[in-house]
Amino acid sequence: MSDPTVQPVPASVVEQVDAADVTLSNPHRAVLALGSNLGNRLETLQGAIDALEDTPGVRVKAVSPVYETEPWGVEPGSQPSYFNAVVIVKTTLPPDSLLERGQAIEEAFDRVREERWGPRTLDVDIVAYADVVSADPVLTLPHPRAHERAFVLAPWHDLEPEASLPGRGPVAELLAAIGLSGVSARADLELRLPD
Ligand code: A4P
Ligand code: MG
Repeated sequence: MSDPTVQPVPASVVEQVDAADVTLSNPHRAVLALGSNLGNRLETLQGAIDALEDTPGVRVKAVSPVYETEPWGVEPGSQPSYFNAVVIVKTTLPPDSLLERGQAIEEAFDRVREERWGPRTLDVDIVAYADVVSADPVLTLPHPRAHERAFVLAPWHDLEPEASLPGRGPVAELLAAIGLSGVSARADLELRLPD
């Protein structure tokens, strides 16, 4: 039986509390998705991983296999294929600082923003940050399109088969629902965990 003295908390308040509750001394876990479809894609992804590790307050804990993936959201054949990977980090940075750091790393790899979903040397997206849920367009958590993207779910599932996407459910189930069409593991290529 439910306790009549406990009032349900409106969803909007839960979001605010969650988002504010992450100024921390304890590290939090974040899942980052990396993508590249211009230039030397493998070198760029490795450079991004190394740059994340070089960030004070960020430690890279796991690096997924590399996937070669068809560009999502654009006319087929209009862009080169992507290399995608997922990394798990532990961080003492709050979510907005982690986003800023990801964007600074994108810029260091000459990312030019010309069109939405345009080709790019590097994209660094925050897929999830602890259990934070936020609808803020500057930083939406979890990433609003992660649950429908095999190029995010497949490498994440390789790293953490039991993982769940906050508010969406188990990664294994999300991946089973969309399938692996358009993504293939490049077993001949490898990204290194920084020393
Ligand atoms: N933003 C909001 N939430 C987040 C988040 N969780 N992580 C904001 C990162 N950024 C977030 O992103 C636009 C704005 O989203 C940022 O200013 C940030 O404040 P952007 O990187 O400047 O531009 P974008 O990436 O072109 O736009 P968008 O809508 O974020 O694109 P996506 O969803 O990242 O998709 N196909 C394949 N196969 N592989 C890919 O990696 N990537 C994309 C980009 C499209 N197609 C792809 C791939
Ligand atoms: Mg992006």
